[in-house]
Amino acid sequence: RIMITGALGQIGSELTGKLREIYGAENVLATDIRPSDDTSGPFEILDVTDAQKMHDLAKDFGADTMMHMAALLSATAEEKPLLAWNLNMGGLVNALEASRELGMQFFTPSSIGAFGPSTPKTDTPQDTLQRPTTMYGVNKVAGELLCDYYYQKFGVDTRGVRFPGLVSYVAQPGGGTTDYAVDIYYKALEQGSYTSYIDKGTYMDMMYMPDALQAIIDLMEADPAKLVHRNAFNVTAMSFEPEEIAASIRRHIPDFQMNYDVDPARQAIADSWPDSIDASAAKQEWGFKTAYDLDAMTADMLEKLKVKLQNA
Ligand code: VAH
Repeated sequence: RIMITGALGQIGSELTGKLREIYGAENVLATDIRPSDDTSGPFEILDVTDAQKMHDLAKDFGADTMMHMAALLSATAEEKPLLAWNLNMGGLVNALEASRELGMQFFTPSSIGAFGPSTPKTDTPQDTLQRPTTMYGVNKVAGELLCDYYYQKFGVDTRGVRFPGLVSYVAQPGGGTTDYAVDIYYKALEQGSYTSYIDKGTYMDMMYMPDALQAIIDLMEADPAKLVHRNAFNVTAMSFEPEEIAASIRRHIPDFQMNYDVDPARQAIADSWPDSIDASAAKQEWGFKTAYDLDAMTADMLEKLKVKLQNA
């Protein structure tokens, strides 16, 4: 039985549905800080900084797996660094403690944001220098180390991946740096143009949400004896810069217009991250693979968003 925090977030909202499909709706307890109108399975309000309530909800539900997805993303964390530290680290340690006390398997995502300007930018290795210059990055590196500690010290079966920017059509992400790659599809359909806050030539790793969800499930079901690493596996599907996603959109909307109004804060965050990371450890240790490249993602995003925007 699985408990998810941040179930209304960009990943959580789709992970909940996918897990309910696979394991049965009644076996997946979704929680988030705000109410949900999703009646497809059990839901509870939870502020992840409330350790007692998190423990009690997991115990009462009989959860054997904790998927901790609640966090503030990079741009928001840079605007409110202390709130980000308290929520991202407080929530994480509470989820790890509940997992230790109740014997739950544990997943939480790290990010390419765990790397910094001194990290090798191309084919960033699985094990390398991590000196991030954002609060989000500090949270992610500390989180990776804390998850390794709970495995080494307490035997908690912690697992995690470093996600690249995730693109999805279900829940709009809140406060990320890579989210221009989501917004662009909405604006391409709504107004035939997009003004990017990330400058042309800025490469970042990206992945389509269906591949991200499959990666979580494949890692959680992997044979632990084969895992050399535990938390923070580099995973990626593609790396592109704004002009390349614009070109991909023009294959469907020929006169799509791309403009730029660079946001210095989010550009600085993007510039501190790798251009492309190496996912060979994930491929070797648990068979990580992806189904969507940029053009396949663009085709699916535009098709699904057309329906969503028509019904809006
Ligand atoms: C963000 N989408 O932009 C998240 C993610 C790699 C990026 O961490 O903050």
